[in-house]
Amino acid sequence: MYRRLLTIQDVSCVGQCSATVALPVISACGVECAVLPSAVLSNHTGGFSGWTFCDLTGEMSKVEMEWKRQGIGFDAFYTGYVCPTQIEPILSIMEAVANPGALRFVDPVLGDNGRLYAGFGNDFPAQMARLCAGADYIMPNLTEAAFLLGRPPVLSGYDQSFVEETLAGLHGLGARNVVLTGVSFEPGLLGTAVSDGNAVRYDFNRRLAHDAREADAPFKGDVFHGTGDLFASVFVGAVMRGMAAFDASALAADFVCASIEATPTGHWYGVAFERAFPLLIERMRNVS
Ligand code: PXL
Repeated sequence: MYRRLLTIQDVSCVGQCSATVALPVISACGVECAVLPSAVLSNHTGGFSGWTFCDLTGEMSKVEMEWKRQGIGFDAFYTGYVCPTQIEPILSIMEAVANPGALRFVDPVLGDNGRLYAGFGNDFPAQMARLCAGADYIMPNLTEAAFLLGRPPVLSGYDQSFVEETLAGLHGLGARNVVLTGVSFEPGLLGTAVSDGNAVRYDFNRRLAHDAREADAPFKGDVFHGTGDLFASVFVGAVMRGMAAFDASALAADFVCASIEATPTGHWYGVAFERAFPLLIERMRNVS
């Protein structure tokens, strides 16, 4: 079935994240991807020494009115990095230009590794929770899940019951399906927990680390910028193409791993997902 999706997230001109990932990835899944930029930045905020920031909240209601006037509608919405002032306009857009049965995917981009991203205040997670409330699918990492639930982030030393209690809390916000990323019960494995509110399924891949030779990179260890956006975009594209949620999540994780493995040493601000497209196209081949 032919489907058109609207993604609402920033354009970081340089940085291999957000809209510059979502557009090519969702297109490669065979789904039309329109974009409403939440902001334009010179580059993302993770590890660069500075950035410009143009907030596009003011455009949102104008764009909504124009689409309504022309009868333009969407089969799905996928939100990512948005500004605190945009929750209300985004809810309004998703109401105004939804085709019947339109799905809502929310990647509640708030932070990672136990911290909020630069520029987000402590009151933002509660606003983001409002977007999650009406979502068919949310794709938080462990840090974002904790912020959404108003709890201190726990990033290690947890067990399955902690993860499942976290998933239950996220369903409690109103999200129908939850894909929790960054789940790890043993050091060498990193994965996801996918819950539809009845059953939880886990999927793990080998944990990948940066090459130790990256002497010049501002971040070392296991920080890979943009991989949350990459994961979410593949997941959204695959589900919209008709793949079951657990399979879409497993494909998204495999694509992220392949992208990391294709990334040259010293390339620190994103991953070379462009080189992993053959895997995505191949796995999409069998989907109707
Ligand atoms: O990858 C998440 C993200 C998206 N957009 C912007 C960011 C970040 C993470 O740092 O800075 C602008």
